[in-house]
Order: sequence, then structure tokens, then C-alpha cells
Amino acid sequence: MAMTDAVDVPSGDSDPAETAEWLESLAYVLDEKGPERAQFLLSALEEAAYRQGVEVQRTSTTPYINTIPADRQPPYPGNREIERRIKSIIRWNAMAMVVRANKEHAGIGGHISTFASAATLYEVGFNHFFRGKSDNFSGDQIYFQGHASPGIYARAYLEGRINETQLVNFRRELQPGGGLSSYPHPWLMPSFWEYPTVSMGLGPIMAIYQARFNKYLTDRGIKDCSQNHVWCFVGDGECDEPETLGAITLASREKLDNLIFVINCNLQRLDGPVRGNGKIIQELEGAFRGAGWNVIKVIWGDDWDPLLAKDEDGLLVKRMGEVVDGEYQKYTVMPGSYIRENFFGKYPQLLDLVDHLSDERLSKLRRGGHDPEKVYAAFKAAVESKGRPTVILAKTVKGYGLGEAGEGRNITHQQKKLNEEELREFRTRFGIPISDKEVGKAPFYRPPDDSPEMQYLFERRKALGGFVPNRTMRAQPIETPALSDVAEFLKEGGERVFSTTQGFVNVFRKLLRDKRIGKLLVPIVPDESRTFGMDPLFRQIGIYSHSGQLYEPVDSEQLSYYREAKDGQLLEEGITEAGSMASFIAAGTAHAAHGVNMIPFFIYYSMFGFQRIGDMIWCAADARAKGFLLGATAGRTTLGGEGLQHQDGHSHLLASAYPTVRAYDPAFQYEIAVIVLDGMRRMYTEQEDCMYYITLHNEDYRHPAMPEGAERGIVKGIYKLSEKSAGEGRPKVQLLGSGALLREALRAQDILLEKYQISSNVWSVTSYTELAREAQAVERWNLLHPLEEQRKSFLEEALAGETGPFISTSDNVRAVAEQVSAYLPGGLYALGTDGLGRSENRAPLRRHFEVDAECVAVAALSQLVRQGHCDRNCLAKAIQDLGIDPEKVDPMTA
Ligand SMILES: Cc1ncc(C[n+]2csc(CCOP(=O)(O)OP(=O)(O)O)c2C)c(N)n1
Ligand SMILES: [Mg+2]
Repeated sequence: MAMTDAVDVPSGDSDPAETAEWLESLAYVLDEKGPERAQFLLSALEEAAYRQGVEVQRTSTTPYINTIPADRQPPYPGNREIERRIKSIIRWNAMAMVVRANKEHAGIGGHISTFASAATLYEVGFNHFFRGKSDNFSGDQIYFQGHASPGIYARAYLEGRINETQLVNFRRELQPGGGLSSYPHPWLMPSFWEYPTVSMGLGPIMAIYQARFNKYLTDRGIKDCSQNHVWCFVGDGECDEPETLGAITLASREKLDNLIFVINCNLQRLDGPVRGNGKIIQELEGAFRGAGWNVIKVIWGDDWDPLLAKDEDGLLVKRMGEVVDGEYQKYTVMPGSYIRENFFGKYPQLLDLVDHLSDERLSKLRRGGHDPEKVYAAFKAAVESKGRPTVILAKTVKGYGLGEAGEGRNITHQQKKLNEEELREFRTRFGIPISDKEVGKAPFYRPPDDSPEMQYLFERRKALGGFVPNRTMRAQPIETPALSDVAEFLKEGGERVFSTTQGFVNVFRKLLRDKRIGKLLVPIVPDESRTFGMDPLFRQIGIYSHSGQLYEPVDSEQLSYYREAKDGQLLEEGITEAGSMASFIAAGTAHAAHGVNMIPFFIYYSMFGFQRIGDMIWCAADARAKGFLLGATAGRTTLGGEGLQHQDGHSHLLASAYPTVRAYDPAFQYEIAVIVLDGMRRMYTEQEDCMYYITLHNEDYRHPAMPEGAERGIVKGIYKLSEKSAGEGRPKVQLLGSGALLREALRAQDILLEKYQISSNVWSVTSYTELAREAQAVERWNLLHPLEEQRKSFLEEALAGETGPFISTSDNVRAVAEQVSAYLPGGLYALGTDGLGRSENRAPLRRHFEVDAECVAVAALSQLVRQGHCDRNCLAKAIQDLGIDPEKVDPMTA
């Protein structure tokens, strides 16, 4: 199991006397000079040996015992007995909350066993480490394990922050008096929860980037976060999610000594053991040590200390190391006699070691994660760690205290019901003053405010700066630039051709120079700055690096050389969309976490956004994050050449499902300027909790001036761009275009006019999703208020007096435009890029997907045929004249 880089080491000791001498020397150095000196000598020895060709056995793991030996444990600063009583009451209430919720409504869910195993880890934190917020201090930032939420609620109930009605309504948020959200959701409990975690793996990666963002804020002089700690509680099963471990090297590389992971190693996940045939603690130790973390193992409770002290020949440690997790789990549910026989019985000497202990005592030998003194020692070492992040691997029992009802059992994760006898046992085990008569109802218990327990609890939280979690600190609204500040981008671009990506970068660079908000912008790029033409920013604002630039960059002679700086503003994340999104969330929630309005702009390949890290964007919505997501190189036909894993035509469809995301597909630079400024105003002046998604393209073309009065339409989603008439009485169509394909709609307008004498309007649709959402909201209101004057949606207002047919073209799948179909007179005929796609140039791709001007014109004619304004022969001829092959492949299945 141990991740050992095997080297053949001779077994057996050929010269014990010599060995003893060396060991004595080590003991001497340790006693007289301390562990640091011992460490120095050992590494000097190792280096000397290596240089002389002696390969030293390297392990990435240490023996299966506590990292902090008993004699180096600090004294415990609290009152163990009172803390135990408080913890017991919290255990009881947390369990009762779940049991009662499920008694009343079977299937409502909730978890008992996660918190049961983690209670000591949390309570030591609450009583001694987690610091609350004060005026200028953001407090510690704590990522609670989602399934442990009943325990966090139970504590808040004692603290008087949650009332009994809410506890009763756990997971029933629509009940009178309010309820409690299932997991940490700031969206649902915005003054309580701060960091959503329950989608496994997201908590850890967000915590890492949060800790790094705190250094960024500090290094840039925006806010001093040097005293904050970021604590992240993680399940051992959760470590199998790639996001959990995927960014741990960033944490050590960036020397995030403000970061602490606490991994609750209860050896179980939902179905069964995390590593039945191995040892999860050792595996994780190897991974974290290899990544350069400070690893602290908390495996054994204090009743093992005397046994380990007597283990002179190391047999106990050997036995501890050879037993696999599946067996350790078994020891939890079996009597002491089984442990004696199977664990200690392997070696006769070990049986002697525990001869003086009864079977009962053996079954009660505690695991480290249930021993407050061991946990305290680990936490203290973690907060004192300098120069690297710390992970605490705490061994616990899943469902601790549930006894027959689930302690250590494979079913325990989903245990939600305890019968009367099990409740009585739980009550007795934890000494909760509830009578036999009452216990079956699982009443909540809260001692009087003047009881020693409550006094202690309040005193501890007061000393640590207030309650946790507590989402209160809010940034003040700020003034954001007005359109007049970016007037140059609203004018015609002249002969210059450039892409909307470039258009965005132009606007962005201007905003960077804005006195009010320039400093607050946080550009985030996963290694595509050059692709997006953002490399001039390297020089202009610098790439953030805590250690500055320790080398002379290869391109230092050039104007926009690769400049890293401690006060750099750009977060160049390397190839990690997940990491970049975690930075986005840290920046986008800084308004709440730190009281500063940071404005993230995360720019990426649109294909690798919603579909790749959609879960994190969803989490950002839950966290009430703000900022701009920029899906560059968007458009299934606009990004030529790259082929089907790059060409995005569906991110707008995905984005439409994210309620706090406002998604736009602009075509011109002025549209981008209007959308970005409106977004800033809404998010940072009006303080709406929302995000913007803007797709950007890489096709170069000319950009016209903004039509008079178009701003409102741009923001709302539609405005009229061009009107061409073929004369009185001629048929007319409405052409809707978005993004880079707006120009195909304009070209179709000319074809229709010149070849077929058809009049048309061309509308720029910047956001189908915004239009649809507003139309739906208006429709809903009208439905519920039949007696009141009926409202009109913006779409209705914008199209007042216009009739169909309506034909749309965009570089997205049809369903994006079809969102508004129900709100257009006569419906919508949508063209779109459905299908996997392929590598080609733009023009052939647009024909392949049937979204180019010719296909738009044919679609328009076909709709006129349906309305009787045009005959079939004319349509058939047009198909031929415009060069469309009726037998071409269907792009949907091609
Ligand atoms: C991404 C994701 N997949 C699956 C789940 C469902 N799930 C919730 S808890 C759990 C088991 C958790 O085990 P572990 O991480 O060891 O936590 P423990 O409860 O043992 O502390 C699973 C599979 C989830 N919440 N998120
Ligand atoms: Mg677990």
C-alpha cells in the first residue's frame, strides 16, 4: 500500500552494535539540539550517501502513527469536560434534526453519520481556531463538508442563531417560519452560509484558489488578508474527485501557508470502504507529501500512547501499518475479543502488550480524530505552519456513536431513522438530559443560557471574534463608468477589421485605466492570452506572482514581454479551466468575503466553459458570485479549422439553464461596450447577484457605429439594425441574427431584396435567453393577474407593428433562438449549428450547417411560401440559383 519507491535494502541487521551507536547519536542530537538539527544532519547524510552512489530508500509515506508524538503535544487550552458536553448536545440535536425530518416526511433525506464522525474536528475548531469577522478582518474562511451541515445547524441553534422551527423544517424551506437548506447554500441562506461545497471536489479546489486569492489581495495592496486562514473540510471519499487533488501542487508552489485541509478519514464513503484493500490515509499522505504539503496524521487517540511507548521493537507500529482499511472498519463493529485475536493476535508479543486491558477497553481504544487533544495539536501545528499548506489526515469512525444503528456500518451514510431504543442508547451514551418518556420523540435540547455549557460556548465564540459561519460583510456600491467614458467604441471603426475578441480587449484595456474601477478588475486567463490578443497586458498590468520574477524572461527585449510581478494584476492560471473558475469565484465573491468589489473577467475557449466546468459555474451562482465570463473563439462555424472538440455552438443553450447568468452573443464592439458597462452597473452599483456570459469571436470584420438609441435593446436582447424595402406591397420578412452570423443575416437581406424583391428588417439579437426570460416573466404575471391591465414584454414592444415570418440565424444550436419562438407572431424558423461539426473554413462550414446568407434567404422564401406570398417554383429555383445542394448531408447526423 505505502507508496514506496522501492530500493532493495538488505534485510536483517548485520551489526546491531553499530546500529545502536548511530541511533544513540540521533537520540543525543534530538535531546540536545532538537528536531531541526536532526533533520539537517539526516539530509546532509543522505546527500553525502547519494553522491557516493548509495541509493537511500525513499518513501513518500511515514509509519502509520500520529505525526505529532505524544511528548510533543501542546497542553490543551480548554475545558475538556465542558467541551465534551457541548459537543454531545450538538451531536444529539444534529441527529434529532435528521431523524425528525424523516419521521414526518419519509424520503426528505439528510445525513447523521458524516457529522457524527467529524464532530470533534469541528468542535475543536469552533472552540479554539475559527475566527469570526471584525471591521477590518474578514475572519477565517471555512469550507464545511456539505453533508456535515446538520452539525453546523445544531451549533447555530445553541448559539441562538437558528430557532427550533427552522430545525424542525430542516430540508423544508417553504414551510411557514422558514426552514434550513439541505447543504451550505449561500443562495438560500445568504446571511449564514458563505461557501457552497456539496458537489464533491469543488470545496477543495475553491479553497485552494481562495487562499491564493487572499495572497493576491494582500500583495496588490487591496486588502490585507495575511491573517486569514482558509479551512477546508473534506471527506476521504471525496478525494477521488479529480478536483479535490487536482490543484494541490498550486497550493505548495504558491506557499499557501494560510490554507488548511482537514480530511475526515472515516474510511467510508456512501457505498462502502474508501480503500478496503489499502489505506486511504497513507495514499493521501503520499500524494500530499509528494506535492510538498505539510502532512499531519492524526490516527490514534491517547489511549494508544502508552502502548506505543512500550512498543520497543516496533511490532505494534508494524501491525498498525499492515492492517488494511477494510479490516479497521470491521474492528469498529466487532467486540474487543475480535480485536484482540485479529489485530494484536498476529504477534504473540502484542498480546502481552494488551494483556492488562479488558475486551471492553480494547473495543474503546479511540481513533485520533475523536481525541480533542490530538486534534488540537494538529490544528495548532497547522496554523503555525510557515511556507506551505497543511493537510490533516484525521482517522475517525463513520457514524460514531450510532451503535447498532450504523456506527462503522456500510449502510451508515444513508441512515436517517433511529427507533426508540436506538435513540435511548444515543441519549445515554452522550448523557443528554432527556427522559425515557420523551426520548422517542427526539426533542431538541438547548441548555439554559446561564448554564456552564452555554456560558462557555458564548465566551469561546466571543474570544474568537463572533459566530461562524456568518455571511455579512458587504461591499458598498461603487460608481462604474458610463457609456460616455467609452464613447470611442460606439463610433464606426472605419476601414479597420477586427474580431469581437479584439473589440472586447480594446474596451477592457480602457477600463483598466479607469481611476474608479481599473484596480478592481481581475483578468483571469487559462493560458490563452496570446490567442485572444491579450499579451500586451503582460507588460501593462503584469502577471501576478507572489514571488515576483526570479528570472530574466526570454522575451525581455520585446515590448509585451512575459512580465511576472508581485503586484501583477493578471491571473495567468495555466491550462486549468477549473482552477481559473475557482479564481473567478474567489474574486467574484470578494464583495461578501472581504468587503471589496473585485470584478473578475475570466476569458477562455467557450467550448471549455459551461460543458467542462459547468458544475463550478453553478456553484458560483449558489455562492452569489459576480463577474464576467467571456467565452472566446465561440461559434461552431466561426472558429474554423479546429474541429469538433473546439467548435462551440451550445454554450448559450447550457448558459440559459443557469438562472443567475445573463448570456449575450454580441456582434459588434459597441454592443460589447454597452453590455459590459451595463453589467458593471447592475452588479457593482445596483448590487445584483448575477454573472455575465459574453461570447466573443475571432472573425475579423468592420464594426459600424451604434445606431441611435440602441442601448436599451442591446441590453434587453434585441434591436433593429437595418430596414430595406422592395416597395409598397412586396412581401416582407424579419431576419434575426446574432454574433458573427449577424452579418449573414445582413447579406441575406441584400440577396432577398436584389434577387427576389423581398423587403426585410434585420434585427441584432444580443440575447435570446434574456428576451425569453423576460417574456416568460411577463406571461406568468399576466396569467396570475387576469383582472389587471396586461403587461407587455420587451420583445412585444420592440416588434410592435411588425409581422412575420421570422427567420433567425446564429452560430448556436437552434434551441437557443427557439426560446423566443412562442412569443413571435407566427413563430420562428430558426437556423442553427446542430451537429458535432468538423474542421473547415468558415464559408464551407456555414453552408454545411445551413446558416449562411443563402440558406437564410431560402428559409425566408420557404416561410413566405407557407404564408402564400411566394410560390413553390420560385423557392425551388432559388435553391438551385443560390447553389444549395438539396441532397447534401444533414449536419445534425453528419
Ligand atoms: C460530485 C458528487 N458526486 C456524488 C455525490 C453524492 N455523495 C454525497 S456524500 C457521498 C459520500 C461521501 O463520502 P466521503 O467523502 O467519504 O464523506 P463522509 O460522509 O464519509 O465524511 C456521495 C457519493 C455528491 N454530493 N457530489
Ligand atoms: Mg468518508
